[in-house]
Formats: sequence, structure tokens, C-alpha cells
Amino acid sequence: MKRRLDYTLYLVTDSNLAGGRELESIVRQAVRGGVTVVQLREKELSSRDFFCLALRLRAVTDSLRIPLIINDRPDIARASGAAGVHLGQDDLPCRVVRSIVGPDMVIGVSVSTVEEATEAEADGADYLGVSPIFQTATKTDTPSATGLDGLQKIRRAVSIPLVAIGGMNAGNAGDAVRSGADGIAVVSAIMAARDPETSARELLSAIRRGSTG
Ligand code: TZP
Ligand code: MG
Repeated sequence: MKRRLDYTLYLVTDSNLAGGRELESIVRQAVRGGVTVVQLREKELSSRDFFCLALRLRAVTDSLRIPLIINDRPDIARASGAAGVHLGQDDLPCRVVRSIVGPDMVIGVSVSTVEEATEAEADGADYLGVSPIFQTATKTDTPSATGLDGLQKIRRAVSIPLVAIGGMNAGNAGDAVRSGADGIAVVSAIMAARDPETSARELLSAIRRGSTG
């Protein structure tokens, strides 16, 4: 059966920002601070190395009872036993991936417009990454920023969970939640933090303040 995920604080990994630290160790600290879901995003590894890293990270996330999502690669998601796969607009279409991975795997899709959002929802996506909310140095080959107003428009157009990504930090997470995000996804705010646990804790309290304020 498909797991219902808690998207509140979604960590997207980036080994380039880890400053030589082990991904597993950053993930452990981040989950201690309140991260609820982890996406393994690796753009430079061979398929074999990506798969082996996915297995190692899954052992960690399983032990912490946190779902693991694999970026780009439905085959690696399936082979590693991950809970889900995350697709961009240049990856295989959601509908095609659904036919490969079956009904129980969570599929997330990155969208930046209302049209992309409604199409992904109709194609069976379980959640959407609305991106980039703000321009970010972490990923520069993005469409132009949606801003919070773009997020609000997408919120009105679809009913599946929305995760806001791109330039998110403890200072703007509350605004994104008030604009309709179910969760906040970050790369640098946790991966590049000297203390990932504290950084996650600060993000989580900003999100909670946003959802109650
Ligand atoms: N997809 C859209 S923006 C982005 C990704 C992976 C990077 C977000 O990085 P940061 O450091 O949280 O701004
Ligand atoms: Mg992709």
C-alpha cells in the first residue's frame, strides 16, 4: 500500500555542499532536527554508484523511519526499495513512470506553472515540488521564480500536497506555508549548514509558526 508522507520538512541532498562530510551523517543530524522526508539527488554519479548510495541511505532512513525519495531515476527508486521518485519536467512523464513503478510508489513532480501542476495531478502525481519559489544559487538551470503568488495560484488549481523549493530558509518558510505549501524543501539551508540539526530545528519551528499564524 502507498505510504502517506509527511512533507513538512523535506531535505534534498547535494554531496557538493556537504563539505566532505558523509551524507549519512548529515541526514541523521537533519532528521534529529525534524526533517520528515529525504530525497537523494545525485547528478554526477554513475548508475551503479547512485544505486549503492541509495541502498546505504535507505538503511539510514529506514532506521529513522523516514521515507526516502530518489531524484530522476524510477529504476533506482524501485531497485533500492525507496518510497518514491521525484521527476522534473525533462524526466520521463509521470504517467509513464507510474506504469513502470506501479500504484504504490510515491511520485513527485517539479512544476513552476499552473498548467504543469494540473497536468501532473491528472497524470497521477502524489505531490508537487513548486519550484523555484525564489532564485537560488544551488540550481541555476531553472524556470523563472514563481514567487509566493505563483505558489498561491498553483494551490488554488490542484488539491495534492505542495512542497515549496528554491531559496527557502527559516526567514521565508512561514510565508510559503501561508501561501499554501504543505511543506518546505531545502538543499543548502541544511546541507551547507555547519550544524544541520539546529538548522532543521529552526526551519521546522518557522514552518510551524507559519501554519498557526
Ligand atoms: N529544484 C528547484 S530549486 C532547487 C531544486 C533542487 C534547489 C534548491 O536549493 P536551495 O539551496 O534550497 O535554494
Ligand atoms: Mg530531474
